[in-house]
Amino acid sequence: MREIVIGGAQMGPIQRADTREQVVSRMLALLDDAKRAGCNLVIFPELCLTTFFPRWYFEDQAEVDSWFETDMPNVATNPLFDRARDYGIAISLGYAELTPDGQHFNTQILTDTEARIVGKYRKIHLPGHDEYDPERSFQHLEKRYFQPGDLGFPVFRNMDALMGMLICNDRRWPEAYREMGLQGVELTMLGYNTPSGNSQNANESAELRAFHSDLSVQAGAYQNSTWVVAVAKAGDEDGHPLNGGSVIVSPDGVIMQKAHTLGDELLVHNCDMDATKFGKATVFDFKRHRRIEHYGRIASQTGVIYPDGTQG
Ligand code: ING
Repeated sequence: MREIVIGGAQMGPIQRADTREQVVSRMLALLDDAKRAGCNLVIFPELCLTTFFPRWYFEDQAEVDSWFETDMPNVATNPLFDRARDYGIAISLGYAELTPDGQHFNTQILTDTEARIVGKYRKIHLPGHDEYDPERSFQHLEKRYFQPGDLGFPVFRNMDALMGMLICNDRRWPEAYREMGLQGVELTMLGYNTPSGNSQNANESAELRAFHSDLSVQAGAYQNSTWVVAVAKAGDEDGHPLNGGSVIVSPDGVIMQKAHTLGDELLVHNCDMDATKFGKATVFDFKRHRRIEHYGRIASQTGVIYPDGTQG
């Protein structure tokens, strides 16, 4: 048994006016809850230090950059890393990363139980658009503010387990999980900020969007025999509702824990990494069953090409 007691630290809304210090104090409270619950690892959401700023249109790059972190840890987050180290709890958190050479990424990091950063992932699937779109009921400007990630889908050995990270929209793309499944991933951690409504289709319900989130995460877990922890930033941010529904999903694709609120809420589950072994050795024994000679389109073709050769 390789048990890791995992905490999924869902966070409620962060208002545009909230400071990083105010947010970190909420994260410290969740970390305290996790300590009391006996957690070894705590996972925080995507962009967990600020409001979901890609909903706002900015032209001034300095204003855009104010939502980014140039260092991690940093003055605002040092208290979190210090307390995690004191508690012997590993953490994973998402933030907007501004690199020394001026690149902008939607990033998630992972530490060991001594608060040393042992892994970094930069969001590859950026949804939304890059110019102001008056047709939309709200903006989703991730393609404007972030570059696609440049680190691929790495898997890291940490706490005697193989761990990988995704961010939000990545969870909808089976290729992302499979890239890590082909590295033996046993725990996939991801955060998300998912608007409750569709800016292009008022008829799409929050319930359907929540179903799509669970469907994507459960499929990714089952089809790669990996634990998946998906943690929301939820609730109403300056009048813009975000879905909650954070989950901890087993390697069989079963939801073991699910958040019930739209606020700061800690999910806890004792996850045995050895529970991933049976699926990897039978139904999803990739080496025995996959036929890559027939999968050429998946890695060589971006969009649709119809049988008559015309492009979609
Ligand atoms: N948010 C959303 C997500 O993928 C989205 C955007 C929602 C795209 C629903 C498609 C459908 O959950 C982020 N931040 O990626």
